[in-house]
Amino acid sequence: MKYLPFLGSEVKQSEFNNAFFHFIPVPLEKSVSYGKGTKLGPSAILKASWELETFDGISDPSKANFHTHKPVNCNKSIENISNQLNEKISSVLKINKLPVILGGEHTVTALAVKSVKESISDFGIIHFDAHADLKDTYQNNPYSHACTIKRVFDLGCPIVQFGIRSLTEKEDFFRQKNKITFYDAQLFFNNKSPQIMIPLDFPDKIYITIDVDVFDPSLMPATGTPEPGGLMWYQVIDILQNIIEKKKVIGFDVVELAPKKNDHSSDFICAKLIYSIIGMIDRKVL
Ligand SMILES: [Mn+2]
Repeated sequence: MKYLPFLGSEVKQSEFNNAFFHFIPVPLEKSVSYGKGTKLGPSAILKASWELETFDGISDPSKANFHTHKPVNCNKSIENISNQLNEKISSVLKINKLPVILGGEHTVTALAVKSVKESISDFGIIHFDAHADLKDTYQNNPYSHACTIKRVFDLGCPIVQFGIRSLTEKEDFFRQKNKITFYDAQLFFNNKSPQIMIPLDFPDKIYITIDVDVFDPSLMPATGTPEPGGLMWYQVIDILQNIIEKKKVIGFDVVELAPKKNDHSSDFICAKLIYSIIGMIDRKVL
């Protein structure tokens, strides 16, 4: 599998210490329960990034310095993968730079957040997904992709969810009982751009996790567990813009792309999504 540097067609990669955006490929595919292929996600995103325009319509975020890491070796135990990822994330946070995690199945978020928590104590999670992922275990595996947000909750992170449209009654009860804020997909059908209110006591620092199945399958068919009735491109972009304007992003991930042959569109959407978030952060930092 080839791992090209992010936007390497246009941008010379920076040395580790000089780069602000650190791309960390995590080709994890262990607990996928339906469609397969997430291990091919990171390399497909990196390849698609070569097709991006550097001007994003507002500015040229490619001038921020980029560094693409070697992929985490995912042919290991979850503990070993967690340690490898922890080493990368902690080294990036130590120099006050920003990790961009490329999944891989959604389990990478639980591992990444656990690692971020060791460096930064107080931050909230902004979670985009079709699924609530609040099961305590799934198929006897607490590190299943279906449990990843429950693992994050267990670490003590406040959570706001967007685009959910598949969950058990138990998960729904859990999030209501535990004051998890949610803006489910149906809301965006009734009102194309509902007013988003992040709780007043939500931390200033945020980690964003985007399971790409938050998008409607008409836009994003290349994912393992697609669900009808998802969000469209500008709905996701508007929410992100709105939140990133007010909060400080300390890291983010894009997960669950399972590339399909003859569908470059899904790969490119993930690359463009990442680059759009980079633009929003970059314009704020400068
Ligand atoms: Mn999902």
